[in-house]
Amino acid sequence: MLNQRSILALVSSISCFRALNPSLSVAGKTRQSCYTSTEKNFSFNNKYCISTIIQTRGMHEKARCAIYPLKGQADPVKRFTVPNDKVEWSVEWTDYSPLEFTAPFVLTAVWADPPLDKKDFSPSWNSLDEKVNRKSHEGDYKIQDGRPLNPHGRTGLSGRGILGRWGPNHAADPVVTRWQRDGAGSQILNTDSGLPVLEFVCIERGDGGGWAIPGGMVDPGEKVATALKREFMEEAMDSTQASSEENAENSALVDKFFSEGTEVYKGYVDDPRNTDNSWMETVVMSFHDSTGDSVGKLKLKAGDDAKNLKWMAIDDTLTLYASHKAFVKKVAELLKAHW
Ligand code: RP5
Repeated sequence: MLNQRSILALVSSISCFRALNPSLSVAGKTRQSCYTSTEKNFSFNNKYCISTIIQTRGMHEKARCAIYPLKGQADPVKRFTVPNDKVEWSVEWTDYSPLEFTAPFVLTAVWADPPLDKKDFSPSWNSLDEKVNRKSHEGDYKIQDGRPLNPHGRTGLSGRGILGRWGPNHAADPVVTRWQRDGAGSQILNTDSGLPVLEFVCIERGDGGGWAIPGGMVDPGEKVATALKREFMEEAMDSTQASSEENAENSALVDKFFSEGTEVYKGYVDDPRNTDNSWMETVVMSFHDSTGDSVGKLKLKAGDDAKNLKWMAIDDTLTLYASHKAFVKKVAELLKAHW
């Protein structure tokens, strides 16, 4: 019979494993990761089952998409194909030669790092570098040839792509939910699971990335709680276009509603913009209105980077940006809702 230690040794030897359970400790380090489309219920305390599910679970997939997501580029930026068994840096791969690509607009953007060879630019990796948070939620990342290495392995592209920071690019994602109700105000139960159905505030990204949680980047020196509120107000309440009176009223409502939240995830995001040297990380918070009274007062309207908004019913059929489906699933589990 395999015990937990031997299963971990075996799984790490096939090189493709990323732990999904936040409480699972690998080599003395707690690591969190993102679910993939192959996810299934699996417990390390119950049956051990080595299968392709384990081999592919948690491994970044969208971060290896064939064509890099960049609009208005005549020639598509193509990633070097990275098969599952070559994702881990620990697997030697002498033929690996990814394209080096950083979008020209990133090189001059005020919100971005300069090139690594720029005089006077000497970032402090794995630490708070003045106001820029270069720490990963997942522990220390490696530096190779002066560059941070993606902690989830090869992506088929080096440089920063369209991300601003070398290493982790920090975001915050608010999952705002209410129960789906019928005309009489009663909760709707799913006929298969018998569990109540949740709805969450979902936006359609303006960059063509599809439907998503209305999250965004944490600015240098900004608190995650502030970024959660700011991004929600910008993308789901159109605060950049609203009057100052409207914003003051909305801000008070959001403050009240966001005063009680639960963290459901903190770590790497399987984002299609990730590269070998630049990647997204996030903190996901659940904000739930159990009565339907408080979110009803929020005046929702897509704004800023969002081009559309709706209350989206939550279940396993969702298709969302990056790892957002896994994040929403965590909220459904937390609230014992239908999935
Ligand atoms: C994702 O990108 C995060 O989960 C977050 O939702 C988002 C932040 O990037 P922008 O929406 O600001 O582009 O990885």
